[in-house]
Amino acid sequence: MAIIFAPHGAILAKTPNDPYFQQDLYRQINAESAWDKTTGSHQLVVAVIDTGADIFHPDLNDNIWKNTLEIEGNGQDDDHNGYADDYFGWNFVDDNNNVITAVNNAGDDHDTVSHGTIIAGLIGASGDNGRAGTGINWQVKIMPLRAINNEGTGSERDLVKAIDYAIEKKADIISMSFVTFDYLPAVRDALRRAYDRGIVIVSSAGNEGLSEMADMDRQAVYPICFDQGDKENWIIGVTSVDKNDRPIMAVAWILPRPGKIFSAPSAMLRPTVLRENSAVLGKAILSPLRLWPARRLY
Ligand SMILES: [Ca+2]
Ligand SMILES: [Ca+2]
Ligand SMILES: [Ca+2]
Repeated sequence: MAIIFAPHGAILAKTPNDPYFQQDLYRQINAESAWDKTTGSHQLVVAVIDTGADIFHPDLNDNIWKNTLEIEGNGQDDDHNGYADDYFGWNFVDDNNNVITAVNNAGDDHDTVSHGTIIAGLIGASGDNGRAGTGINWQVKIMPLRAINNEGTGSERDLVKAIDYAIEKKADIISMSFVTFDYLPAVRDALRRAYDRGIVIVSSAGNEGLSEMADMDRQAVYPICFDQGDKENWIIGVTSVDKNDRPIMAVAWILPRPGKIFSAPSAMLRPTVLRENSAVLGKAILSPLRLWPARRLY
C-alpha cells in the first residue's frame, strides 16, 4: 500500500476505478471535486424521458428506480395509477411495461435506439465498481420512461403522460435530451406542473448546427424554450463545448445568459455504458452532465 502525500495546497480528488472513466472530460466540469463531496444518492430519482433503457445492463442495474408500490409480474395495477406492473417505469410508445430498448432489431437505427441507455449511463452508470464507465452520479435512481420511438420521434400525448408519470412518482429531476421545433402546449403545461411540484427540469439544446439553430430567439426549439419570455428560467438548458470550453454548436449567443444555459463538454464523449469505445458523439446526450449542478441549484 502506497502512502501518497499531496503537495502543499493540493486537493486529492476522488477518482473512480472504472475502465472507461474519461478523466479529462469529467475534470472539465470539476466532477472529481464534486465527488469529494458526494457521489450521488439512491434517494435521488431522475426521470429520463427517452427511448427507454437497458435496465439490466450490469453497470446500470443497481441504479434503476423501482416502483415499490407495484407487485412485479402479477398482471395487476397494484398501485392503481393506470399502469399494470409498472415496476421499472413505463413504455408509453408501446403502452406496456417493457422499458428495455431493443438495440438489435432489423431496421432500427442503433444510435437512436441506444440513446436512452446512453443517457441513463451518463446520469448514473455505477461509479467505482471496476466495470464499464462512470456516471455523474455513482448512485442514483433512474426512472426510464419510453416516450421516444425507435425512429427518434415521440407524440405530444406520450410526452405528457410520461411527465405526469414522473410527477405522480415524485421524481426529483426530469431529463429530456431531445428537441422539437413544434410548440406543444400540453407538454409545456405538463412540464410547468412538474416544476411547480418542485421537480428540476433539464433539457438539451439539440444536435443541430448553425443552419438550423442559429438563434433560438428567432427559431425557438422545445422543450428548452418553453420558458422563453417567462420571468423565471424554469427549464435548465444545456449546450455543448469542446475540450477548450469553446462552443461547438452555433449557440454561443446563449452562453452569456447566467442561469439560463449550462454547457458541458461533449466532443469526445463516449457512452459510459457501452462496452465498445464507439465514437458516438454526444451533443444531445450532454444534459445529464449537468444534472448534479442542477440538483445543487434545487
Ligand atoms: Ca401501477
Ligand atoms: Ca402488478
Ligand atoms: Ca462503472
